[in-house]
Amino acid sequence: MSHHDERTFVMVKPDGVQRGLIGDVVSRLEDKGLKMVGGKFMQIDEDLAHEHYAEHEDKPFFDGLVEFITSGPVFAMVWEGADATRQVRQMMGATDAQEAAPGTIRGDYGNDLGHNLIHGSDHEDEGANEREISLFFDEDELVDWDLGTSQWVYEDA
Ligand code: IDP
Repeated sequence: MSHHDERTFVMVKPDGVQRGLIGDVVSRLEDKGLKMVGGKFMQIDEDLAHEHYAEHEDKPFFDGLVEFITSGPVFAMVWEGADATRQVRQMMGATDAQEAAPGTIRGDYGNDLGHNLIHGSDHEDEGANEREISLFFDEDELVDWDLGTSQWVYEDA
């Protein structure tokens, strides 16, 4: 079972919340067979925004990015499953929603680079998933539970 328990951090950004897309994003991840183990509707403050986007501190778009991500509520989540980090990134699509393929979340609902609806941990950045999870969630906020349909999602469940 252990290789089915990779965890990743996912967040519906303020534009996605305003657009009423929380339910749709959750639905898509559920449909994929992933398991939600944490979820929090919250407002990101300045400090958390700086920590979360620390790698972009020197970029010209950093101030705008912090302003955007703190501009309204987000829905932060932790999802679990085989290869979860990379699978979610594939479902999100390219960073620039204008380039994101149809069928992806950004490709289907977005039309802008900054307002791209969703964040997911970078699978190419080793440990980014666990780092981001612990930035947004305490361990006791994550729920250990069995998803009944897992035996139908995974051949070797
Ligand atoms: P990602 O969200 O696909 O991992 P990153 O390169 O980590 O993309 O960038 C973080 C976020 O910063 C993006 O999701 C987007 O909202 C914003 N962003 C990235 N590049 C630009 C830019 O050139 N202009 C404005 N916003 C940007």
